[in-house]
Amino acid sequence: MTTVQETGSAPADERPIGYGRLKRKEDPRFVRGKGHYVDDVQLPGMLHGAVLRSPLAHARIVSVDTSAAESHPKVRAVITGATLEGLGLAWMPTLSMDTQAVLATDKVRFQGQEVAFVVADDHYAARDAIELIDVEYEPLPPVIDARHALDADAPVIRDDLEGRTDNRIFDWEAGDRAATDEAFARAEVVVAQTMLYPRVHPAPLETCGCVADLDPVDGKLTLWSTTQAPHAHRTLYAMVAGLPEHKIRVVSPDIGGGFGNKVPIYPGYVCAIVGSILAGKPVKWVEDRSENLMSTGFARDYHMDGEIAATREGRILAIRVKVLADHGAFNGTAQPSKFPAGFFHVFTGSYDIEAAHCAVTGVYTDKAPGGVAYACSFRVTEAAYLVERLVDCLADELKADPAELRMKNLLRPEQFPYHSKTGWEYDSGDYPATLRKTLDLAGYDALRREQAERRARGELMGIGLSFFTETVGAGPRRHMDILGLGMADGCELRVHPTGKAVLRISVQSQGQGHETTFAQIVAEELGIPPEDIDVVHGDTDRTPFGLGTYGSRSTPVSGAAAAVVARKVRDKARIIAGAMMEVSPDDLEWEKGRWFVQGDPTAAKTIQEIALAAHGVLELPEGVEGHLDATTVYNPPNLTFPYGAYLCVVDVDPGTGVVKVRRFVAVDDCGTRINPMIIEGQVHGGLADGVGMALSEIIAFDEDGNCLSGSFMDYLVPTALEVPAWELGYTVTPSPHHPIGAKGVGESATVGSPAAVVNAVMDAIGVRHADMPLTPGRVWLAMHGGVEAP
Ligand code: MCN
Ligand code: CUM
Repeated sequence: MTTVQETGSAPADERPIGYGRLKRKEDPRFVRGKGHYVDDVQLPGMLHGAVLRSPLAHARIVSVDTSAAESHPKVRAVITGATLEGLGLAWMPTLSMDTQAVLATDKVRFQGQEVAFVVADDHYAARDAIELIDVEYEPLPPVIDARHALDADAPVIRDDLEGRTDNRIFDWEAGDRAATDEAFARAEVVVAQTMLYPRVHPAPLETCGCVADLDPVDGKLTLWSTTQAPHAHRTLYAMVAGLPEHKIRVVSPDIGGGFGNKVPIYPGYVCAIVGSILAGKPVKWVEDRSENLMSTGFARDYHMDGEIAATREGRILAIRVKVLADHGAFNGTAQPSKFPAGFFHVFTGSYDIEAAHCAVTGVYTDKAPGGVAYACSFRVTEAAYLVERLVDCLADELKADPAELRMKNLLRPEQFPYHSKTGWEYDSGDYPATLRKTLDLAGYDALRREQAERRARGELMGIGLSFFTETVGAGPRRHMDILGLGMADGCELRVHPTGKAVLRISVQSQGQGHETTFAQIVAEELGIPPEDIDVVHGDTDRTPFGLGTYGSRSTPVSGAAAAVVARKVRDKARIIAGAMMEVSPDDLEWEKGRWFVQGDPTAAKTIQEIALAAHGVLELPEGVEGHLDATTVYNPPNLTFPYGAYLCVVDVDPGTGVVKVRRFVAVDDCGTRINPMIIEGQVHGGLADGVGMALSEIIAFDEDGNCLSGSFMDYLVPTALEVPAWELGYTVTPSPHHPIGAKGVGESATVGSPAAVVNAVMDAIGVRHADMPLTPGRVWLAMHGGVEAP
């Protein structure tokens, strides 16, 4: 395995791909306020929808009286569960093969659940009219704490499912239980730790919404929608509503952040479509902040009982974990079908261990559905947090230095491709080099000396490390599908006669800069400057099929497709260049942007000249159709395995428990770096996410199931004041199976950072474990031997 250790900060050093730190093509419209979001869509005669939501977490619906709302002068339609039942649309499939109520018919199962939908002339009238709907509820005892969901006397939440007698969704396991138990039995040291990765929310700036427009004449439905996966959504709408797929167009315009929140199909979208059908006019529905926080795809909520086994010298032997996964009232998690716990089974992390086993049980509770959103790469966040907390617990037990303990157990470069004990094939890595770089950048030894001095003065300074391995780029279609749709991505490239190009991709940008980086990939392969390449995405009528953006799969899958399709065009250009110069294509050599005759570099045709000839009158060889274009479908042979080493320095106020993140050093390895500036932006955002989850964010409930985090006054996302100036580094270990060696990076920092922050706080206060979010109250309690209920 070749490892390119890049150390320089000069832009030239970080340019395995041409054009490096190209400024984002999409930014001129964003910074000038000229972005076009779903809420900017205005259509003639457009109506507005609003959702009536349940005030109770669990209750039987006795009656719904809509008469007052219907007589509101500006109301055009009132839709209830009964309306939808008549259309066969009261329930819809979720991405996890469960069913979810679009509008409740029998019971409500979480606070904020959709009960009715009003369509009115304007947004205000719609909101007024939902207040006029009179719903009689018969309250039922709710299941709020997942740890009691399987109690014998727990109320059955999903009595709509046939034969259902409890709240169990699934039991799933990975690894070798017997080998793991055997390794634990002979281990000299075993450390066990229970931990909760609390429920959090992606909370993108733009909430979810759509505009549905059914053209009554040609029967075509156009849906402008905040979706990270327009093609998959279109197929699902076709399947659910029985609409012909070619008569549905899903447009995902500019998206103001997704972070996984915009992967699922929400009841509001379906209601807007039904509203448009019933009213015969376009219907817009955009949720407000509270609706977004209370009812849309949450993340995490994993109760984990972890154990780590080691020798006294600190050699890690095995890890095992039991997980109770709180999935809320409907199992709406998004992950490849065969993996109900996502990719959680990468929890052995970055270490060379003998055996591992996990058992995950998913349960229903009376909370909002969802389950993998928030930059998670399908539960890798939970996995990385588990193993990185366990390693620190082990260090605490052994009185070992956490950096040395990690260095001793990290996979070594010669072990790649590495077959993990839970079934993964890690593609490439040089872990020790990356950890060493982090320690050097941070000045680890000096930090430890400073810490000792401060401790002597009674100050609480903490240093926390984490090393993570991610599994991104789902995925090989033989193993990975969502609702039977294989996870391969299509891509089309057309070079116009004048040498300008259009690249059509199936993935969807929510802020990641695809219009720039995908142009850079094609530019690198064809030598056409990126400004001459238009990247089209987010419109099912204008782009080829693919499963969308999540799990940092765009670069690993569609990025690969872009490189492959560009190479196809290059191959075709070679044949045409041969015809132009009347030489055999075999005698031509490629140099970025042109084909030239071997031995005579002056005899050459540029890609632009070739494009014109391909559309001209030139006699083309047998079997060459003319024009310069190609299509491809890329089915990745494996996932990519980006990784990184993070170090966080905190100061804790001994009197108040307030945590100040003083420094954060992050060294990432995402293989070949397409645009380092964009990568840094992705990492900055992810690190801020991590600090938020570690210190302040939680979707909390009281015992009646009232959501206590329905606004940004209660759900505390970090601001610039809570985060330090990030210190970034990188190493480059290309993926051996990706056409340009790139791995994903969009979620890396969110995956890797929470453990580093928590490890730092525990190091500062000398406590083995306390659960996130480490609010001042919780830290103070932990320091004084107390624990706050989660
Ligand atoms: N990139 C690169 N070189 C690499 C890898 C990536 O230059 N070796 C670039 C890519 O070309 C792309 C960006 O970095 O422009 C992120 O790429 P990738 O890792 O492939 O991730 P995706 O594009 O698939 O983005 C999804 C990922 C996920 S799943 C979440 S959640 C998340 C994230 O990206 N949501 C985001 N980052 C986000 N950033 C913004 N601004 N908004 C969101 O909603
Ligand atoms: Cu899991 S959040 Mo991202 O995969 O869209």
